[in-house]
Amino acid sequence: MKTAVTLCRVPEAAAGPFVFHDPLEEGFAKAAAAGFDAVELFLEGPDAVNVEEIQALQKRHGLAIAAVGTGAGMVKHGLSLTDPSPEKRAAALDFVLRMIDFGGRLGAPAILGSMQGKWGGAVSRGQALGFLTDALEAAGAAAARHGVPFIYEPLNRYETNLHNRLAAAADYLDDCGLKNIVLLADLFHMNIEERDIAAALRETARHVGHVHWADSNRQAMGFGHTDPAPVLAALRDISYSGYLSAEIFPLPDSETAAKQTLLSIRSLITDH
Ligand code: LER
Ligand code: MN
Repeated sequence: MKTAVTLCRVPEAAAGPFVFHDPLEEGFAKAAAAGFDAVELFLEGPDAVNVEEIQALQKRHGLAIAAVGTGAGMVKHGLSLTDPSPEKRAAALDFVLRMIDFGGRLGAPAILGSMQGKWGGAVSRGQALGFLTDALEAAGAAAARHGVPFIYEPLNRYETNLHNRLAAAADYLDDCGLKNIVLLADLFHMNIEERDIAAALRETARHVGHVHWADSNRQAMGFGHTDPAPVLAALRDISYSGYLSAEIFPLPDSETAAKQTLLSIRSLITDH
């Protein structure tokens, strides 16, 4: 398993669950100094920063890009893949596909979280799931052209009503025959929705492709009440080899949250 830390450059998400909010050069330097293998990037869009600039930072600081988030499409541009307006849905898909290309050029998968939207009002649950399925088909194919998967993230009930639990999302992917889509196990959302986080990971092993390593209160693991030992044991048992990425609040400050994240992993994995 590899470690990653979030770096956000979206002003609208300045209060969001991201460890670093510094300018890229500083953020990369801090992530490297803390000892992470990679950064997970939250940028304003696919044209916000040149791929070459990111590659130079990676080289200078010896960091991989774990993934790129698409949340700015929602928080900055108000775009959702399940919007009642066909024009807005098309714009949302265009944003996601361009983020996939941006990440793909860095060897990184893109994540669909908040841009999945919700059903309700003019859009029935069936219609919303249909819109989501069409978008995931296109996203999976676009990501495959870069040799990376596309990451779909079940969210807690306060953020979406499409998929809240890993098993339901895994069944949905299977039932729709969706290809090249993996699931993001965000332990913060799972703490709210799952009966047993470790059991859910074992049950959906075939689909788990990314992990947001967060405690119950969305602080660094160890600062809330999740017991990480059975969670990590489950990830080892399912031969998970992806990232444990800290998508957490910078509390009490970024450096302490980063340090505690690595401590929580290293205390459980002796080879790290
Ligand atoms: C994104 O990874 C996430 O977990 C969401 O809570 C963002 O809305
Ligand atoms: Mn997440």
